[in-house]
Amino acid sequence: MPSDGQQFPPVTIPEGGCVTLVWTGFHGVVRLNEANCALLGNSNESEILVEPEESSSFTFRPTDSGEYYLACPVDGHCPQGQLLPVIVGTAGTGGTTRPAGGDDDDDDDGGY
Ligand SMILES: [Cu+2]
Repeated sequence: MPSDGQQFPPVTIPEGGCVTLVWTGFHGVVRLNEANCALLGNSNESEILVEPEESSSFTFRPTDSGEYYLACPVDGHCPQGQLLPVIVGTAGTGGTTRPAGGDDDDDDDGGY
């Protein structure tokens, strides 16, 4: 868990994967359109995924590849580093192949 003022390193997951955030203390999760804490509270540029609550967790399952930014909406937390870039990769070019019966959940833990 990074200390105050340190941003989380980006988490990379494959398409169809997910990332699970686990926290203690009072935090929430907001998706931002950019890695910019100033977008918190801007309903055009952000979407609340989890209202702040005590000691909880959230599994983020993006449906498309791309870059996502998850931040904590509690006052002052995002500028202190509670901003997690999630990069959803496209596995090379030309479509992904999944082994039959494969378990494609790739859980990465990002702790607040
Ligand atoms: Cu927080």
